[in-house]
Amino acid sequence: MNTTRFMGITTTILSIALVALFVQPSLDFTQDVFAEPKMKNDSVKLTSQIQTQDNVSIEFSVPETIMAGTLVPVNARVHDSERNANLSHTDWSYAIIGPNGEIVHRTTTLHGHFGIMNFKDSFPEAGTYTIKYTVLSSGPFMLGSPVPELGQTRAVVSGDLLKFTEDPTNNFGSRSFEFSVNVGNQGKTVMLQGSEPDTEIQVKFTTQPERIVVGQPTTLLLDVNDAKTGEDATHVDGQINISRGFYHYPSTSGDQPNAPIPIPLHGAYHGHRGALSTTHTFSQAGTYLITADLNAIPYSNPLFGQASTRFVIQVFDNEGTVEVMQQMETVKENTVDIVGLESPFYVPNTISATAGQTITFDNVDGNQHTVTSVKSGTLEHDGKFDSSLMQPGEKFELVLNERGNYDYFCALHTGMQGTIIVS
Ligand SMILES: [Cu+2]
Repeated sequence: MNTTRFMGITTTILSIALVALFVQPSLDFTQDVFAEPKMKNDSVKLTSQIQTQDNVSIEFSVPETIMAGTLVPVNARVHDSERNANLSHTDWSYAIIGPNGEIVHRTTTLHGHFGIMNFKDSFPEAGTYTIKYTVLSSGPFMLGSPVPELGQTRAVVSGDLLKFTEDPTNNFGSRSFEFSVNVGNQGKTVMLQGSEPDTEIQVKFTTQPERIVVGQPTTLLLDVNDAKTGEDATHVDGQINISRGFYHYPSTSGDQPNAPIPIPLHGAYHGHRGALSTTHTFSQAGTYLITADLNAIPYSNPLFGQASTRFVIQVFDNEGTVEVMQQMETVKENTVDIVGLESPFYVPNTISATAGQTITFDNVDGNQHTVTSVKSGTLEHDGKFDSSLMQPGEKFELVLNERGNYDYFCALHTGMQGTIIVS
């Protein structure tokens, strides 16, 4: 065993534990830490599904109704199903897979201290989506060295953060769970309550041409009517914004928000007979969000005050395919990308090389990993090679001179495994 490294890890974990002990007494324990955070809008009702694999459960909660293009909570809680107790110190990855199999959102490897992984996310179009979670426990060994009990995954049966050191450990390994979500289309005509009491407007959104293509001028038209009379609304001021992409707000640590890129337009529009339009030429294919903030002025009819809405459009390139927002996986020769907890973990998961050739491992995830050789089909080190701890962005070069099959794993996340075939 590498004693220096063992001491280093132990010291780090003990330091974290000591800091945690000093910090914890200042927390407010009168609040239930596992309760749903209070929503700003009380009308958003969440509905839950629970999946269980060998006593480990994920409770997954999303709003009862989800409309394309709106930002919604996507919450998950991992717990010991026998005791309904949250699990501490778990690593997570989270992905939203779209109706056509495209990756809409994929996180780097995240860490959850008390079993909660809550996001706010949006779904670009109507259809059925798959939400995939992979959860991994911190077991008794990490990087080949023992982990102090305090740092291992525990079922927090006490429900009390101060007493969790007395809670039982639960080393469940790695589990993947998939949940299905149906997303509806908000349509191109919406009814909006005005900020003035008892007023309602109808906003109809159309584009000319209907199918939007890169490089061709496109007119976006908002037609505003008084919902009560069906007549054109008069003298409506509007601010129209176009942005590319969607909001992805992680509410936990470890991920970068992927905010839409705003496209500057030219100030406010005025529609004497309730029609507001702007012409725009899109230079890139993709999903765009149109935000409209509408205002009545003192001589408008109806005097609805203020109302806002959003529409989603797809812009196609000249070949007729819409660019999918996803990480482009480029093929690099003799290179393995370390992508994290989500299968296939190491991409490609099996790589072929010739004896003496250099294989480069590139940690493209946002978390630490290792490339550590193991005896075939086991989690036992065989000492043939070990990258040691690789920071995000770090590379590890490996040359194998003997033919054969080499199995390796990540010594931090032992569910991550890959193979090298040397011929
Ligand atoms: Cu790892």
